Amino acid sequence: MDGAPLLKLLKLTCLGVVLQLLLLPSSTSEDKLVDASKLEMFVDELPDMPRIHGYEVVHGVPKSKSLKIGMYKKKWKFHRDLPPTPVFAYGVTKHKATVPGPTIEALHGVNTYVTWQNHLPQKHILPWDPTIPTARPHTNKGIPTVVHLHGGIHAPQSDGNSNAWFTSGFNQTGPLWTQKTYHYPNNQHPGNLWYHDHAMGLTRVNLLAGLIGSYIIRHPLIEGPLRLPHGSTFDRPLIVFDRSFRKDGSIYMNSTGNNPTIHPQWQPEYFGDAIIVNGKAWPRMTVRRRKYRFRIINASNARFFRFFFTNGLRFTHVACDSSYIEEPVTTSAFLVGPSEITDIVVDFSRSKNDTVILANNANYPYPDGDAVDESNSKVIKFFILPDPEVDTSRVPKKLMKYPDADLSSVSRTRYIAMYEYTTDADEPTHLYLNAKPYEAPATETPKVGSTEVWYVINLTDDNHPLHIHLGLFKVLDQTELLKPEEFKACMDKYNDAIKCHVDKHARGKKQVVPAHERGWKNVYKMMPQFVTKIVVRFSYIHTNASYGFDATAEPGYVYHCHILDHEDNEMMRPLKVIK
Ligand SMILES: *[C@@H]1O[C@H](CO)[C@@H](O)[C@H](O)[C@H]1NC(C)=O
Ligand SMILES: *[C@@H]1O[C@H](CO)[C@@H](O)[C@H](O)[C@H]1NC(C)=O
Ligand SMILES: *[C@@H]1O[C@H](CO)[C@@H](O)[C@H](O)[C@H]1NC(C)=O
Ligand SMILES: *[C@@H]1O[C@H](CO)[C@@H](O)[C@H](O)[C@H]1NC(C)=O
Ligand SMILES: *[C@@H]1O[C@H](CO)[C@@H](O)[C@H](O)[C@H]1NC(C)=O
Ligand SMILES: *[C@H]1O[C@H](CO)[C@@H](O)[C@H](O)[C@H]1NC(C)=O
Ligand SMILES: [Cu+2]
Repeated sequence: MDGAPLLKLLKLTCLGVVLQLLLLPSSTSEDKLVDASKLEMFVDELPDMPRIHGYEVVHGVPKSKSLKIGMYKKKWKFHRDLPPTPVFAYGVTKHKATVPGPTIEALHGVNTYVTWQNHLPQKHILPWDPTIPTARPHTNKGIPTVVHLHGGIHAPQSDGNSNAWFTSGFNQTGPLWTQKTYHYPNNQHPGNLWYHDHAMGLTRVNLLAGLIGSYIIRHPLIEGPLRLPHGSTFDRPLIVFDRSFRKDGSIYMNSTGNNPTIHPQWQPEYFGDAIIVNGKAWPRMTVRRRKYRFRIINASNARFFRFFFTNGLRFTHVACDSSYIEEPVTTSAFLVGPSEITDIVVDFSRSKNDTVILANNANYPYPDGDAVDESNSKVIKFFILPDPEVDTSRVPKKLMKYPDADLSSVSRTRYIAMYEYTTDADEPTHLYLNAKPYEAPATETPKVGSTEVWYVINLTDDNHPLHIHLGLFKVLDQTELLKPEEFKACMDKYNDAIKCHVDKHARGKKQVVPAHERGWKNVYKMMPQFVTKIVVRFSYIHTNASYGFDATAEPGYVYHCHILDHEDNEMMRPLKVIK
């Protein structure tokens, strides 16, 4: 709201009403919202976010680097015809800050240190809900933030624990805060990570405001010979999310909860109707007639995407989440859940058309929600230059072979049940893992270096993308529950999968794990009414070497649903690694 309309408002209305408007920034009638279908698609060029190196080269030798990355409030143009939007952005300076933030390029085996600095104002730009378990500065001023590097293998003190939050200038810190500078050793396998906010109860709003960015660990010695498309022109991170806007350009989030008497603001899932890629709504990209690599990060709060090309052009998958798969897999459509990463090569020389649209047809909520419409079914339009060119890049037949999950060394089996609680009117109030709130003492306490089998039992109607910090997992199988109602009734009573005979119920049809998702993952979509069996490794996947840091230190790790609205309320549990 700029000065002139505010003055007019002051003259026209009593101060009380104005104050109320200012205090409830997102209370708004639908006529103040932008109708996304009226925005012209494919008018803004797809940006490449600024790239910063997490290492420096001294006399030809790569050396550790210390970065300072700030969080700033600024304005960002999401579309040619939208007014600038107030956002929270990561950047090395306020001027250079972007949404998404800069892409950090790290080198395998070379330490990157980052001091994440909060320069945010006292008040949030989005509504949030103090009735869910939430980081709360004792002065009630300042915005709690903390950064998690998703997919990273690093010590707990650098993991961005939800209660290790800090406000502007580190003025106030959460109960588990330990240090200003985070250490990312980058000793893991090469691949795609992303960094994003993780503050207790604020993750959904801090990400909606813009606090996300991509992070790539490269290993030139073993990736070079693959000869995949490389260099900043042909190897592009794409961060995809959905947002709704008000006519003044601000991000719209409903400030009325679905159960306002219990939680005044919290809603079970956020959906926006504009699809944003690298900070622009439905951008366009001019490409050459050759291969490109796209590392696609789904950074939506709750939207799933099923991507396909409108002219049948295909995708060749080379990695999923943070790790390469063994052999490339070609698909003509694929599903990505929130926070999952798909790494694909697209060969535009195979397109019969000069333009092609990357589209989406996943229902929301996935899988049984609304069908997509004109706005949220389109993602990017590619304009393909006519001249063919010599393309020396390729997709090799073999990518990267990691030792398989060793099931004979499994030291522990766990059952993780997902519960949703509702009012009598069937409106969700909160969600728990294993019927326990986040604050209850850790029950998942794997030994460092161990391998475990987890059976994840989805007792809700939603597909929950489960994310485990530190550990990587392979999805072994997904089996439908027979008599799910009977099983659920027993679980509601006892919360004990063995007592409720999960083995007798998990005998329904099997759902095949897609070939491109059979690598080592850190998030997977847990289908409703299914038991998903995963094998989790609490060590590196590419070597038997020990982590090289103390994974058993406080404040430990977490695992959670990556639908951010669920994670915040409070589908998250501590993960305490022990000796
Ligand atoms: C930190 O707190 C002090 C005293 O409460 C306040 O004066 C100052 O503005 C705060 N600094 C920041 C960066 O919020
Ligand atoms: C906001 O949420 C409330 C409660 O679920 C709902 O009644 C209302 O229609 C929503 N507003 C908009 C603009 O979607
Ligand atoms: C993106 O992630 C959200 C939330 O994790 C998920 O609901 C959605 O399906 C994902 N979309 C794609 C395309 O992966
Ligand atoms: C692509 O080209 C084919 C053949 O020329 C045409 O039939 C089709 O409609 C085109 N598709 C798009 C999406 O332009
Ligand atoms: C790790 O150790 C096991 C058993 O000693 C061995 O079979 C495996 O090949 C080793 N893996 C690596 C990557 O060295
Ligand atoms: C789990 O989630 C899916 C939606 O993805 C739902 O259909 C199913 O009923 C849920 N429950 C179980 C036990 O899988
Ligand atoms: Cu969930």
